[in-house]
Amino acid sequence: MENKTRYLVTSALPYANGPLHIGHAAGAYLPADVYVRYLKMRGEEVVFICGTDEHGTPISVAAEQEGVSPREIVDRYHKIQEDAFNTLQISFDNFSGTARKVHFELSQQFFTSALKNGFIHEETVKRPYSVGAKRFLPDRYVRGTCPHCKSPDQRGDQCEKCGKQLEPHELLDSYSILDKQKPEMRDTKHWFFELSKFTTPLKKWITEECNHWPENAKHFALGWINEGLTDRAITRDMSWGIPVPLSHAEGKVIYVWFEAPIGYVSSTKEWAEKQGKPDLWKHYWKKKEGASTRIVHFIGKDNIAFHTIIWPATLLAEGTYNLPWLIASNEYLNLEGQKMSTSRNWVVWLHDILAEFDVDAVRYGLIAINPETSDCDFNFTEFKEHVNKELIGTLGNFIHRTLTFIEKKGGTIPKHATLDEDDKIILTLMEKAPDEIGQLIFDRKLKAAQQKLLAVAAAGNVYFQKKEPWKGKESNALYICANLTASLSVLMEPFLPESGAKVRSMLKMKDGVRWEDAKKPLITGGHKIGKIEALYTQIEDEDVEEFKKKYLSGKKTGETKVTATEPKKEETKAAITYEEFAKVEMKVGVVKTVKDNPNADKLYALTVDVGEGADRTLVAGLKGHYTKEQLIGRKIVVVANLAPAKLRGLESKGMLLAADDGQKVVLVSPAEDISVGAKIR
Ligand code: B3M
Ligand code: ZN
Repeated sequence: MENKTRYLVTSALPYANGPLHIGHAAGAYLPADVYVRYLKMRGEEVVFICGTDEHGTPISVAAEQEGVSPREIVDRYHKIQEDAFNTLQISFDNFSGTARKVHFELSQQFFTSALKNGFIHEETVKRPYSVGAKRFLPDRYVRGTCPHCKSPDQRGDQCEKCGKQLEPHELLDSYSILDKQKPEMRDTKHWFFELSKFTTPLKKWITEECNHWPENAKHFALGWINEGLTDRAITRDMSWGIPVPLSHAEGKVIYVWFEAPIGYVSSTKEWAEKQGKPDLWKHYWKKKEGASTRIVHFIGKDNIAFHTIIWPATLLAEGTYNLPWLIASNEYLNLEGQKMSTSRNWVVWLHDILAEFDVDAVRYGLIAINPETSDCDFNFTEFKEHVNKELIGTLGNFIHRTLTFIEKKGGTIPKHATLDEDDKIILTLMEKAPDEIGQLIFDRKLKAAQQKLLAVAAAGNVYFQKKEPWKGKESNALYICANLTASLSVLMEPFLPESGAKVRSMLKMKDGVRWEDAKKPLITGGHKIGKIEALYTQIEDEDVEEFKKKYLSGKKTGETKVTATEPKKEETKAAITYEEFAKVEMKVGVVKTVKDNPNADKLYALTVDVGEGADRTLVAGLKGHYTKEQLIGRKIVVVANLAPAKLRGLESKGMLLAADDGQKVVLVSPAEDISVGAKIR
């Protein structure tokens, strides 16, 4: 028993500073839920853990913008998020919050242990201080240009363009979000986590034990390690947060990203308490008691750095914990071809879509476009098609026609006669489908897994049509179709829990079915079925139009206050002299080759001839805007004397110019042909 593999599955703890949207659902919650439901049906021992992330500047900035306390923000959104997860039928075993006592105590213990074990030191450093507000400005209180990729107006915790983790003092041209003034650099004491000490163990662990991780997680982690891990401040000058457990650390709290992942453990502790077995959490987390546990973290790609490097290092520094087994990182979901934006109200809130459409339609539509290996797009026309043609037209149709036909014939499943070839083909399909679908779910290929489920229903439709049970010879056909329906109701469960349960209830099947049960006929001749009801509602064009009008008009819905940061205004830059401008050397170049940057899916690595004899490598965020073929041979404008910079592990020697209106990116090229190396003046 002790050696049986257990699973501790987590979904990223959402910041309790706003409602959840479909991008959140598709990234870290639905995929985890499908995975967990499947494992549980297979009889595995699984605990599914989540909770709200209730500290850090995302919370305090939202509170300040609304003029309310952080506690009020956290309580409000904890409830809104929990309700949305319940409606979407995300089957968490525990949904906690990081402002609870159990989490304070555990986080402080982690800090103390890491300090005692020699992985934390104290240092006086210069940090941005607002003279006007008389306070230090951590993380998101400061904005400015990213020191790595030079993207303007980035937040002081992470660059949205290149994904690098930042600290506010590293930003160039920084300003305070409180009064738009440039902060002063003042001395303050902080505690540093000695991440550099984990370079070798992390590299060894990732290269030797994490080959089953998704590409984006592995590449990002190794890319960062190869660039060099440096010690990082894990305390902040703030009042909202977990106090640093040292007598001479007044006014300092633990950095949110140090304590938030510990929330996975404290939520498990809370769960164990609720079970009346307070030590049970150790069987999942502790090296000694939980050696056979696989810890699986489902996250969006913006959280990769913290889960692949900082969190494992934290666990190693504490010393008594298991490392994660899998970082299941997803990509982003766009909305109708554009990035979702809460400030522009270009976003589909979960509570809105769930108020208008069936929960299983929403689950089906989101799994059908699950952003597994690249960014995906949610589009209402496609959503309607997925639901109407596949969910209703194929799966719903097979189940409905089978059940209504049986009902018409008196509601009893007939006994079958000798089975023919067609019958046996369906039985073989039933026999194989659970393993095939199961393996796809286990490998987190959810789109393919759901497609396979559909393919089984489609085969049922073909069989039903061929057998023409309405012509009288129905006994085998109805027996086979009823059993295929029963199997489908089991296989539907991870994806479509509500309608799967409805089908089982219509079929009057017993509770507690297991995944394996779907392999063999579950219903015998003579069994009587229950009352038939509709499973899904067709989506009409008008429903989509109405939804868009009501929720996507660019106006706020009024139902829920959205506390995202205000849309950033394009700031006019200060005037420069001609001498300053003349320092920039720009030349015409021609693109010779284009390759993907393995560490970043938006970036291409280009070799460009700028007339210097040797080609240069430029890294540019053109993917999604140009194909490789469109770029090769193209004349472009290159800033030739820009200091080389590393972008996601690749050195870029210079920069190409492009126009960007927030939606499109278009290359700047000479209007007529001109020789390579020509100067731009
Ligand atoms: N709250 C980031 C986010 O919501 C953060 C995840 C924490 S997981 C430990 O995107
Ligand atoms: Zn950047």
